[in-house]
Amino acid sequence: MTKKSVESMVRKVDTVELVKEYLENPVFKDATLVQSEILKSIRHVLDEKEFVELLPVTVSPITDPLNHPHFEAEFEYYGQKYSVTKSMILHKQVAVLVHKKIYIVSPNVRLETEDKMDSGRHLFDFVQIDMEMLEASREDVFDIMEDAIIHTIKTIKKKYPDIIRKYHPSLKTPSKPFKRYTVKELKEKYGERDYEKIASLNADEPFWMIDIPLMDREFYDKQDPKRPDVLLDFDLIYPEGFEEAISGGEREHEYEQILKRMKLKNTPPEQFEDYLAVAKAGILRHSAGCGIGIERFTRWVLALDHVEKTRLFAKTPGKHSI
Ligand code: ASN
Repeated sequence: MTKKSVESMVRKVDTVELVKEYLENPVFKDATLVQSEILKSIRHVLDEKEFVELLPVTVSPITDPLNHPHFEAEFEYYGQKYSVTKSMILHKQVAVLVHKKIYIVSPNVRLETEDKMDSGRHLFDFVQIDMEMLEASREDVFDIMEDAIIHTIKTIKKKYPDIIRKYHPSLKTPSKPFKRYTVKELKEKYGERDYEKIASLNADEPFWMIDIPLMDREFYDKQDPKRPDVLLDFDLIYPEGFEEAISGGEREHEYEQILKRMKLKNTPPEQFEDYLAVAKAGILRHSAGCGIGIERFTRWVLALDHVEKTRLFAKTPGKHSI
């Protein structure tokens, strides 16, 4: 892309107008209040289940390769090449060997392309609560995250009934267990292309989308040994058209298998030398986990059109910001 074409696509922002909007438009105060409760409630559930909260990694020579087009955010420092964290997935696989159950309130920078500007779901700097459990299955992750979501919705409805009445009066407290649908089932019902969106629009409670096809995800989500064309991974999909809430899975931990998966996805192994060295040494173990996007959770709870309304200083793809 040339510099000029990039400039013509950018949406400029007037800083003073933006700050005035924060002060004058009640959505920012309401959404950040609710968001603060979301953070507290999820932490509460994970803490009760004896998870250990770790500090986030914000820069590292190793990060998530991601499975979609984006710009890189890299720099060199004393001879080492660093990237800003796109997700802590590969660090979680090591951290979970120190404590069996961990979570991180993790800021992620993903320099998305400007076509994501009006998706309503994308920021190029967002926060996910990223959790991981040693020797666990995806069912174990479902159980914990369902508790976290149900507890959070109940708490917000109880604490902020006026805000919920104003923004999302039809918000239902989901019941456990959430439904599960395979990608194959959804495609059969809603077609090959927009199955996720249509299924979300048709749902009135969040549901798990499981068995994502092998080539649709990065190398670290575990291939099902019994059905090699699918992964032991999942997304949680919000109802009412709000789409992806969580992504996660069981993980690959064996060196040869990781290398095979990297090759399948054209992920250059040289960029993951240190990670592969740890895998080759046989240190990694089976784990499962996921990440829940905090701005997206807030957006759904308040039925907002865009995640940029859920926080101050939001970074929207293709837009200038403060
Ligand atoms: N947090 C996700 C996971 O645990 C990874 C990601 O954000 N790409 O699978």
